[in-house]
Amino acid sequence: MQRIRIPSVPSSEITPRPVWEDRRRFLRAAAGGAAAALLLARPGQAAVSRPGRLAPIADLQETAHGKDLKPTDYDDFTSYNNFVELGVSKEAPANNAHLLRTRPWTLKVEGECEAPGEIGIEDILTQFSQEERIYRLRCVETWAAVVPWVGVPLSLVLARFKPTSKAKFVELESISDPDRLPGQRRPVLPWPYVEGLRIDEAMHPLTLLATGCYGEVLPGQNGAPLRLVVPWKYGFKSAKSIVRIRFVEEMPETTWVRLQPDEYGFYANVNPTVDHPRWSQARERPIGEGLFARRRQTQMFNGYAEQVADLYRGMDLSRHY
Ligand SMILES: Nc1nc2c(c(=O)[nH]1)N[C@H]1C(S)=C(S)[C@@H](COP(=O)(O)O)O[C@H]1N2
Ligand SMILES: [Mo]
Repeated sequence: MQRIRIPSVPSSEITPRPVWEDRRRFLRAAAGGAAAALLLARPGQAAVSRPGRLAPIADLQETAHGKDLKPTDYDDFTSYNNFVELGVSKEAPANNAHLLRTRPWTLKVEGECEAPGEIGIEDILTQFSQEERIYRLRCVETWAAVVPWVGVPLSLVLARFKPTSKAKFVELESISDPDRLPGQRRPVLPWPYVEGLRIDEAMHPLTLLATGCYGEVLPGQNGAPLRLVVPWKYGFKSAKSIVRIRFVEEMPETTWVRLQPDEYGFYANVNPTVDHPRWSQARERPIGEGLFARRRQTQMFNGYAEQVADLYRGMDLSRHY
């Protein structure tokens, strides 16, 4: 297979090729204004604090997770996003976030479980308050961020629906709303966005169903009102604006695997030793430090090896990437 490295073209290194090509056509049509904006240096990082933009989430308890990590600046995290339903550029999700209707919102849970049903977002926000915590977790693509997430371990929500022994995987489905969401009116991706996890990954305590970040409800561009966070995997595994979770026996066909199986694997574990066909994954660029900031060495499982390496014992991770 031909391997082409494009080490310093930002939109290609962080964006799947079909999206990036679509975006290039779009940029050419738009006379390239957005590309220049992307190249401007970003402001430095600030200490975590509630930005006061959105509704606060009450009664938060901060866990010990990542106390030593410096959170990414809120403005950087909320203005540089991948959320193709809201548009293909990194700026489009923030600009179009107002189009996302997040109430009423129910999460349907079905498939291989004894108690299929649904749960409303208000119930998730209130009924799990004991478990709701702030997790300061790293997330990484070839750019990296540290985000103080507010969320419930996915396992606590899933347990209510009583998965059976046939539930080997979960399939997560994102919003479908082509009337309102501009990206869903173009066949850039097969809609709806689908992601999946093996059941033990889904039940791992670090896998979160996030309802907020920085002490507030999630901004639309970051996946309001409910998104997945899997800190040891690449960003695309973290499905945004989730409406359905299905327990299944067979490995689900996820959006990126369906689109480009040669480039995207089901597992998508952060692994500096496995290159993406079009770029190295050995280093990462901290978001908010500018496109030309010095890259850091990416850590195996994004630094969570101690917590998650056991899930993959005996697997050949260069094959199951
Ligand atoms: N529904 C949906 N979820 C999605 C995406 C998307 O396009 N649609 N993009 C994924 C990708 S590629 C990344 S890198 C992360 C980005 O999350 P962030 O913008 O909060 O950093 O969301 C993931 N979840
Ligand atoms: Mo991504």
